[in-house]
Amino acid sequence: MKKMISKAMAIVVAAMCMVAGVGALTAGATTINVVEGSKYEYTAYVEEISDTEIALVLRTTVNPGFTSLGYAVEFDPTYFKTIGEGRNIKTEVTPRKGMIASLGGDHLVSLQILNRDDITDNIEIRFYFETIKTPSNGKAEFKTCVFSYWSQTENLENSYSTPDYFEYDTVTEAKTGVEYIVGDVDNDKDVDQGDAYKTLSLTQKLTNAYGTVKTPTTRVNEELTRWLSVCPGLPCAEAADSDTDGYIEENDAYNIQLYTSQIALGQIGDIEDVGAKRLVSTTYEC
Ligand SMILES: [Ca+2]
Ligand SMILES: [Ca+2]
Repeated sequence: MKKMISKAMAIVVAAMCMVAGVGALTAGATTINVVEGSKYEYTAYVEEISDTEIALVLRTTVNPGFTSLGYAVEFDPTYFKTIGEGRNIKTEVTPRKGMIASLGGDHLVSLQILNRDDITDNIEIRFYFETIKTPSNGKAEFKTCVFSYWSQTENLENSYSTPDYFEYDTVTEAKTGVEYIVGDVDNDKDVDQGDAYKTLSLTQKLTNAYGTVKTPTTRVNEELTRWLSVCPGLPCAEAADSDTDGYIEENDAYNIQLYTSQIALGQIGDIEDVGAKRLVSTTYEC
């Protein structure tokens, strides 16, 4: 297995986390449950923001309550460069707050949350990276760990986790075209009030599932089958992203509502006029 870190850096991380070994190689989103003496769990996965930008997301899945939580992430500087980090707590979205202090070098970044009382919300931390080049074998490795964990509920002080590898498959699957109309979430070739309601319902379900008010279309597409049960007929996430900002959120539903209202009032008669936005038939490569 390819080692992504130098020996010197490995020593820094081991000292940081007070452990001797590393976790097993994992692929795709993985649940990590290795904080000493704690029930705390998180999952790690990559969101592709653009062709040259990704976010490594560390999302809490089980949170007994913590006053302090510190994540550290190692990355391979051959392939990635840090851009910044951000976190979402419940519906609060604060992406790209800026760089955080490096713990031990140019390819180790960290974030620590401190609070007077236990935080029990499931949180999402995003570490943003610019892709410098794609690994020749199509796989990139990150390593994550909780380097500090304090919990009043669990009566833990400065507990920690074993570093765990996270493997990101950079090879995308063969592309196929999906034709859709922006706003036509049920794919009946018409954009109407029903689509607005369905988009609003989908947005609420996405928020409940992922804990974000704005859910990236890339993420919804990754689990499209799951969301078809909530929004039957959905050809792809982009159909619900009526303001085409790359996220599904309430504004998309209001956008469709506005369009259908304007049609009803005779203010517009063209599917391509929705305020400043356009509802267009598009072929999506997924
Ligand atoms: Ca429709
Ligand atoms: Ca949107």
